[in-house]
Amino acid sequence: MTYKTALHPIAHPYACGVNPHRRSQRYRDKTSVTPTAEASSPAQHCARLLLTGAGGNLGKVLRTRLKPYTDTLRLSDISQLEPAGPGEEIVTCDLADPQAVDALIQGVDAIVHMGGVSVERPFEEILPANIQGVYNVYEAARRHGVKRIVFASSNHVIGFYRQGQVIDADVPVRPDGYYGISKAFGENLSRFYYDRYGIETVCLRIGSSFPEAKDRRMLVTWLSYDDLTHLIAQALFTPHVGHTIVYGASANKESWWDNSRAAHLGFAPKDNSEPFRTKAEAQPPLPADDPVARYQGGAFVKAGPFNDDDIKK
Ligand code: NAI
Ligand code: 15L
Repeated sequence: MTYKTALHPIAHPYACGVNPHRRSQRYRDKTSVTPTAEASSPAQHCARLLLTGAGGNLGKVLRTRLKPYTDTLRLSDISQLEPAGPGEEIVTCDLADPQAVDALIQGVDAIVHMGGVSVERPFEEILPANIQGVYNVYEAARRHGVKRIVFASSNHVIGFYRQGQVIDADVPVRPDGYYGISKAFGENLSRFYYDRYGIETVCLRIGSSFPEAKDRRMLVTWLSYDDLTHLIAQALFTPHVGHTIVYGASANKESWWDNSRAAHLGFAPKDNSEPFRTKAEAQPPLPADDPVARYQGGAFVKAGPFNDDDIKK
């Protein structure tokens, strides 16, 4: 797959998108500029990796799971994190603060950007963390020469597609709220930073990444932690990703998402939600006309409006 753009006729030929000036010689042998259909097997390692949102549900899981892929894992959140262990750095940072984000990103080779508001909330809460915040991350990445970012997008970018409809990553977005809109903003922003500055991004439209699939919808959208970790590793280290959008779901029996546009990532999920089916299906089904059962975004499509009382005051 090629990514021809006016300013970047060929995608950057470095695994991990790592600035070659900071990389050791052993990573500099990927000089081929002919992208392959399948991911080759580059060394899955970089010198310093930043994980934002490290205090969150997925951040805590990834803190241990991403360590083997890097010499130094820089962990950041707005909240207090457990003290640094060997090979870890802790930076407390509000993503909405441009100076703090600039300092946060100095010296890192790649970023796994998980930080931000992760559920539907009033626009005023989404704006600083998810919109100003993702802009701050990309601007700092540009200034500091970071060349690969993995962006935690969400299925809520396409939440207003009907359940059962199979869509790929090229369909128009249909966000199901301000949260989904903020993730669509991040996807568009990252596209711009690739076209204009050559910063490669893989946007992960994560389904539902939890220990278990908790309801009927999650039987379809569930992403195990092992498959999430594998997906992030592929997103970080596959050469020539350009700007790629991929859906993050395990190999569940039913799927609404076609990942053929992202086949070059070599994402091959191994788990599935069948072990949770009996428990999930023991719950009474929702009426068929309930939007929660009708749309891919589930309960998010019914959240809000939020601010009517404030406006009336
Ligand atoms: P979470 O809410 O548990 O973690 C998000 C972290 O971001 C929190 O630790 C929070 O303190 C931090 N954060 C919030 N505002 C911040 C700010 N202004 N500055 C710095 N840090 C801030 O969410 P979770 O489940 O761990 O998800 C991680 C990422 O993956 C999120 O971006 C979420 O939108 C995305 N995602 C998660 C899914 C899932 O199933 N868990 C599904 C789809 C997307
Ligand atoms: C998300 O984007 C949320 O971050 C997560 O908490 C879940 O609600 C997930 O989507 C989902 O759709 O199940």
